[in-house]
Amino acid sequence: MNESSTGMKELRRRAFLKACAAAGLCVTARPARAAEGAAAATAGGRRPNVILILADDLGVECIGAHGGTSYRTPALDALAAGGARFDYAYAQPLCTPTRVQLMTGQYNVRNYVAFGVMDPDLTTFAQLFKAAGYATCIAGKWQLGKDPGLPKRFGFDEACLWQHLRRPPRYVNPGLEVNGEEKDYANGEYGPDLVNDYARDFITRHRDGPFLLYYPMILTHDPYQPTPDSPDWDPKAAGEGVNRDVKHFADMVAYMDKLIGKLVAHLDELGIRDHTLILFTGDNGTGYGAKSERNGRTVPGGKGQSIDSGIHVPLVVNWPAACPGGIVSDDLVDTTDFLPTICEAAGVDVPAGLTLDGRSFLPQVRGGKGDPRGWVYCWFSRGGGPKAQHEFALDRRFKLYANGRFYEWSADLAEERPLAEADLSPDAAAARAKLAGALAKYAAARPARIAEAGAGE
Ligand SMILES: [Ca+2]
Repeated sequence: MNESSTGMKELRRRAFLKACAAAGLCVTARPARAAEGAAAATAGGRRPNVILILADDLGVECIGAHGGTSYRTPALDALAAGGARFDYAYAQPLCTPTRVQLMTGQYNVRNYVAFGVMDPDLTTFAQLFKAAGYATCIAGKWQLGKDPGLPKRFGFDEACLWQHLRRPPRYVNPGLEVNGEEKDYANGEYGPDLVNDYARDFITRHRDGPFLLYYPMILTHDPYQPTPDSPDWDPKAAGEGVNRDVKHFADMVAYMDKLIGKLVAHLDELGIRDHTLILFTGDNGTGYGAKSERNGRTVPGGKGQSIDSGIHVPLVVNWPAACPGGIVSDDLVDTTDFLPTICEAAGVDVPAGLTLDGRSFLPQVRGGKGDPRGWVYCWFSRGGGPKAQHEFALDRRFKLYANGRFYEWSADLAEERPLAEADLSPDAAAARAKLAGALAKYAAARPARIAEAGAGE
């Protein structure tokens, strides 16, 4: 990122001016209407707690419930069995692009500035929940800008973060920022445990609800290092360069699942599980070097790429009070859909003037048909700028890039056999026309000020 660019300075200047506004920021949610919506959302008229879990670098192939056979994920498998799983969920190819998309409900074409940055003027789901009376917390990875006030600005009352003000080690003997205070650990602590401890403490303190916990987990991103459950765990290890081996990835997936299990058990102990909506997904495909089996196929970690293994992520949803369980959906979902989904579940009002690209998948979670999207769109550029590195639209079978490349991706996962426009079957031709329409919808959607603020690298 080029922080000295004129565009970025302008963003910061306006951010500073707007920071003087009330905590509700640009949100115009009306609590009275929110409460009515909540009454409609749950049978008991109780506003649900919401826990949104985002794993780091974890593709769909890693989860047992999704057909993965390489790792142990019993906690997530149980959540899926008692709730819903969506087999066609998509993220962006990298961290920050997905996080911005997830938090704002808008495609990157509209608002993505640069890697490690989020435009301080954006409206997030946390702001909406806070304005509707929810207690809000983020626990986990940040990577959205180094200004100390940003977590609060983006709507979080509390923040236990890795990679906010600095970039210390994340796993053994880590460094965190807890509500803005730098904390460094040297007694064999494990970063993911500390974040999970904080998250469970937040839940305990807000057991009477309602609360929103956004839990962007540190796991399972490289460096692939031993977990406390690994045979070669070394509590005296220091730094991200030691004991690195992709063989540890399996333990890291298992530990991630174990931490989710601890969270669920805690909700059970507090007696609030029925009224807590849990959503679990990944921010991009599995990291480099890991090889995983799913449905009899080997999937190399594809993070950063636009092919399926770079963007196809798990999606497990569980809400005992409202979801009948055992739901398996083939509907397309992408990360813009989470904001409208959790707002609908909680009866949180979305301001009429707020543009959203997503649509709620809550009806499917509740066992209904819903209004599934016909395509997933992606505008991706790591460094922002005016032009995408990858721009495409896909459905469950076909994928059209803005540069005209067209694939039957479901039969060509590595995208090695582009389809010639002159030879298309009627199905393929119809899909191509549909996907071209999706691309056209966003052809002029990138604002100049956002394009100019990023480095475009
Ligand atoms: Ca990631």
